[in-house]
Amino acid sequence: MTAALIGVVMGSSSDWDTMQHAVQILQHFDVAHEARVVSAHRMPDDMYAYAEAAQPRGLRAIIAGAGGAAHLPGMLAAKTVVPVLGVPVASRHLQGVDSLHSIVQMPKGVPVATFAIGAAGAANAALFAVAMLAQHDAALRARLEAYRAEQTAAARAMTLPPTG
Ligand code: RP5
Repeated sequence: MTAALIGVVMGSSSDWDTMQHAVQILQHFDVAHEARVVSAHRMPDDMYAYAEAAQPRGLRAIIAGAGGAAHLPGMLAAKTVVPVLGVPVASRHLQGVDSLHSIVQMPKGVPVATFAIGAAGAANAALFAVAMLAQHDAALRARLEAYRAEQTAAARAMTLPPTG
C-alpha cells in the first residue's frame, strides 16, 4: 500500500458529507491519501499523536475539516509544521460562519490556510494540496492543468437562456 501524502481529517463523521469532496478530488488525481475522524475535543490525545506523527510518516499536507468551535485545524497546526488546510464545515445554528471565523482567525505565528465554507472549500483544499504536490511532480502538474482546461472549455460553452 502506498504511504499517504495527504491526510484528510475531520471532527466527526457528520462532517463526511462535506469532507468527501476533498477525498473525491484526491481520488481523481490519484494522490495517496487517508481519511479519518480525529476530534480535537473528544479525542485530544489521538489528535496530538496524529499531528506529531504527520511529518515522520511523510504527510505533505493535512486537510482538516471541522464545524462550530472548529479548533481541530488550529490545534493540529500547533503540533506540526506540515501545512494544515482548514475547511469550515457548515454548522446547524450559524451555517458555518462560526467555523470559518474559528479557523481563519489564527493568531500570528501558527498559520492555517483557510478555505470556503462547505463542499467548495473541501474540494478547493484538495486542489490546493494537489497544486503543492505538483510543484515537484510534472505528471501531476499536467493533470492539474488539464483539469483547469476542462473548466475553461465548459465555461466557454455556456449559453444563456432568452430573457423571461
Ligand atoms: C465538530 O462538531 C465537528 O467537526 C462537527 O462539525 C461538529 C458536530 O459534531 P457532531 O455532534 O455531529 O458529532 O467537532
